[in-house]
This record gives sequence, structure tokens and C-alpha cells, in this order.
Amino acid sequence: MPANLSPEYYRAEEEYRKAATPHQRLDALKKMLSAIPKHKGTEKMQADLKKRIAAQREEIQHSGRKKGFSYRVEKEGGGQVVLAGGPNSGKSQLAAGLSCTPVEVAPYPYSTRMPHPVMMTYEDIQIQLVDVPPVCSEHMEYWVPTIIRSADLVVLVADLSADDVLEKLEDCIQVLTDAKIDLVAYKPKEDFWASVAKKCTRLVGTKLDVAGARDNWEVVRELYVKKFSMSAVSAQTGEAIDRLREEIFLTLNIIRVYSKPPGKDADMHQPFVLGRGSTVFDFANTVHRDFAERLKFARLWGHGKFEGQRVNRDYVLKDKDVVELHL
Ligand SMILES: Nc1nc2c(ncn2[C@@H]2O[C@H](COP(=O)(O)OP(=O)(O)OP(=O)(O)O)[C@@H](O)[C@H]2O)c(=O)[nH]1
Ligand SMILES: [Mg+2]
Repeated sequence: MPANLSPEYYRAEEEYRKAATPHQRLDALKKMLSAIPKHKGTEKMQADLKKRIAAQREEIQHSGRKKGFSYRVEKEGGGQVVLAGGPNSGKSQLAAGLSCTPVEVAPYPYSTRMPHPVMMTYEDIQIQLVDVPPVCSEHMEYWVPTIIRSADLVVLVADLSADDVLEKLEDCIQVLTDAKIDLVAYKPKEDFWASVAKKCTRLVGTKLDVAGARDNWEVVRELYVKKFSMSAVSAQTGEAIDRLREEIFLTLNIIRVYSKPPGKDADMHQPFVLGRGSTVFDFANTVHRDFAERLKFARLWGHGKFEGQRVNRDYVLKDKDVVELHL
């Protein structure tokens, strides 16, 4: 990534990262292209941006033609989690168990053919889960990596009832590596220009109720405990499913912040969801762009601070903080 890019460019790149619709993504890419300095040193970047703009245009046209269906899943709620794993590993059943909504489950492999988003409730927020067809070397729908690349978290599903669970996991990880997706424990800062996408991943072993599954879990754990955060559950009996909702929330690395208008009660029903490490300034920017520019200070109700403590814009917020913005 070359240096000497303007603040205008970085603003556009940030816009691209936060874009929720294909049209917003297209607008942001165009802004990035126009903000990039035009000289020999940026020729490759310009060409790359032009390619992405063309692909984005195509996606928009394509989704217009094929009414109501797009391989890209629009983000909803506090975060988007994709369930990736081998055929028949239990992804759909896990999506159903976590979200308490029906999802097509079948005893044969390749039963899921389309991306299927469902919403999971964790306390007072909703997190989007996306069930997708299997990831394996035998066969994979070409668009599955695209969905994985744009998700906020990958839940790598391992079938603990299968004695070849390790081989299946390795196969899945290899297929993703070939698709330039690197599964990692912690999400690094996103680099628009990186050719390999590093995706924060939690490994979830399922079908723990089946005989022999606990032994298989020990084997998986031993091998992967240093690489990923991990959980073992049964989507059939519901064992450890409640805990997994919380673990998914924690691995997403997000916090909830409640807005309190001055002189009024806080709205404790609809938290704003921000990335961990966000400041009062980021919160103000999320509430309203104008607020960030006009922000003088904030008052805070939360942990480790006395009630109504005055804090400045650089203050790093914690989960469940209540913030009163003063403009
Ligand atoms: N005993 C038990 N069986 C499970 C569990 N989760 C899933 N299954 C069974 O495993 C089979 C496959 O489940 P699915 O959820 O459809 O698997 P999938 O990974 O979505 O499969 P594809 O979409 O075909 O890749 C079904 O017969 C499920 O009933 C579980 O926790 N325990
Ligand atoms: Mg399925």
C-alpha cells in the first residue's frame, strides 16, 4: 500500500468499508478512484479500482435482472457471521438452533444451495448468521468465498460425529486458502489492497451428543487450540448453544452503546453497535455525522466511572456504556 494518499482518499476507503448496499459500494469506489493521485506510481492501484468499479456495476445490473436474488448478503444487525464447513457438518442445524428459526436441514450432503441469512438474538441486539453451501475440495459454489470475504466473523463448523473430522477441517481450510482467505484468531486492521483476506474465525464443533464426539473434540482441540477460539455444542440437544451466542458476540469484537439525550432518560432498548476500541468521537459520528463535528464533550454512565463523568472525544468506550453527547 503506497504512502502519500490524501485524507479524502482514506475517507472514501472508510466509506467503502462501511457501505451496506451495492450502490454505496460503487459510490465509494468511484470516490477512491477520483481521490487517488494520478501518476505512474499509482497506475496499478488505478487499474485495480477500475476493475472493482466494473465488477460492482455488473453486480448491480445483474441483481436488477435476477429479481430479488443476489449472492451478496446485505448486512443487518450488529454483525454478520458466516457458517462455513464441509458438507453435512451441521451448519444449517446450527443456524437454526442459534437463531431459533427454521432452516432446511437434511441427512444428505449439499442440501443448502443458496445463502440463507437468519437473525440471532443476543441479549438486546441482533446478529446476522449466514448459512451457505459447503466449503470443500469436492465441490464448492463459486460465490461462497465472496460471502465469506465480506463477513465480520467466520464460524468454522466441524462435525464431531465424524472420525475423519480433522481431514475435513483441513480440506475446508485449504480450499479457503486457495481462494485467498486466511482464517485467523483475531481480525487485523483491514487492508483494502491486500490480496489475501484475513478473516477472524471461531471454530465450532457440533453434534456433541453423538457417541464418540467428545473424544473427537479432544483431538480437534489439541490441534487447533493455539490457532482459533473454540466451542463444542450440540445443535440437536441445545447443549452449550446459549453460551455460543455470547461467545459469538465476544469474538465479533463489538460493543453496545446507549444514547442518552441531555435531560432525558437513555434509550436502553436500541443500542448502537460499534467496534471494540471505538471512542466517544466514533459514537457521535455513528449517531449523526454532524454530531461528531460539533461535539464538545460527553457525559458517561457505565463501568469504572462515576455516574455522569465528563469525558472527552478520545475516551475509549466499553460495552454497555451510556453516553450523553454535548454539542
Ligand atoms: N445428532 C446430531 N445431528 C445433527 C446435529 N446437527 C446436525 N445434525 C444432523 O446432521 C445432518 C446434516 O445437518 P445440516 O445442518 O443439514 O448440515 P449442513 O452442514 O447444513 O449440510 P449441507 O448444507 O448439505 O452442507 C442432518 O441429518 C442433521 O439432523 C447435532 O448437533 N446432533
Ligand atoms: Mg446446510
